[in-house]
Amino acid sequence: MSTTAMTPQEFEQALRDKGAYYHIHHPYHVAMHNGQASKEQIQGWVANRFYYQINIPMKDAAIMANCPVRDIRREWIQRMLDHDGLQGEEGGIEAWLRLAEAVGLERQQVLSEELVLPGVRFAVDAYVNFARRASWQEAASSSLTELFAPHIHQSRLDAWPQHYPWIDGRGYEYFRKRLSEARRDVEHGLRITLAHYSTREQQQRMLDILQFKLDILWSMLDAMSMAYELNRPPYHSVTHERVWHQGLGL
Ligand code: AHQ
Repeated sequence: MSTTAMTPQEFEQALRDKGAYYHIHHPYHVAMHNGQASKEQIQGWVANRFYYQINIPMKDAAIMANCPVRDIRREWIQRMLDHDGLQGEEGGIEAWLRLAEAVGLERQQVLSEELVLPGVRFAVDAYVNFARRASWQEAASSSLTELFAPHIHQSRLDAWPQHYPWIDGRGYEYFRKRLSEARRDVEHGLRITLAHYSTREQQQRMLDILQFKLDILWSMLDAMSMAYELNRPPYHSVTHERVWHQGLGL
C-alpha cells in the first residue's frame, strides 16, 4: 500500500467512495424506499432513530467540550441548535416527534424509549462515547457520513408519500429541514477533515473512522431487521412481552 499522502482531492474522493457502504443500501432501508415496509416496520424505524436524534446534540456537545478553537465552536454549535431548537423555533428533535405522530406513534411512548432496541442503543452510545474520548477533529470528521445524507433524505421525500399515504405529510418536515442542514454540516466537516489528516497513515485512520460510523448506521438497521422483519425481537424465545430498560444516562 502506498505511503504517499493522498492529495486533498484524492482524499475527498476516497471518503466519498465509502458511500458504497452507506445505510441507504441496507435491505431495511431499501424495503422502506420501495414501499415494502409495513406500518410496524416504519414505526419501529422512527421510534429507534429517535434515540439517534436525541443523542446527536450530546455528541456535538462532547466535540465542543473537547475543542479549544473558538472559530470552530462558533460554527459547530449550530448543529446543536438545529436539533434542540431555539425559543420559537422547534428544532429537529421536535420535528422528529412530529414524524412519530405522523406515522401513528404516541409521543410519550417514543419519548419513553420503550421501543429502543438494545442493538440500536449500543450503536448510538458507541457514537456518543467515541465523540467524548476522541480528539475533537476525529469526532468532527466522523459526522461525514452526512456526505451521503442529502440523497437519503430526498429519497424518502420522493418515495414515501406515494407508498405510504397513511403517513401524515406534515411529518416529512424533518427530512426537508435536513437537506440544507446536512449540506452545510458537510461543508464544515470536510474543511476540518481535509486540513487535519495530512499523512497517508492519518488519512487511512480517517477512512477507518468513517467506516466505524457507517457500521453504526448499518448495525442499527440490522437490529431493526431482527425485530421487525425476522420477528426475533430481544428475548423473543423467552417471552412475548416487550423487555426494555430506561436509558442509564452513561
Ligand atoms: O438526521 C440526521 C442527523 O441529524 C445527523 C447528524 C450527523 C452526525 O453528526 O453524525 N449525521 C446525521 C444523520 C441523520 N440522518 C440519517 C438518516 O439516514 O436519516 C443520516 C445520518 C448520517 O448520515 O450520519
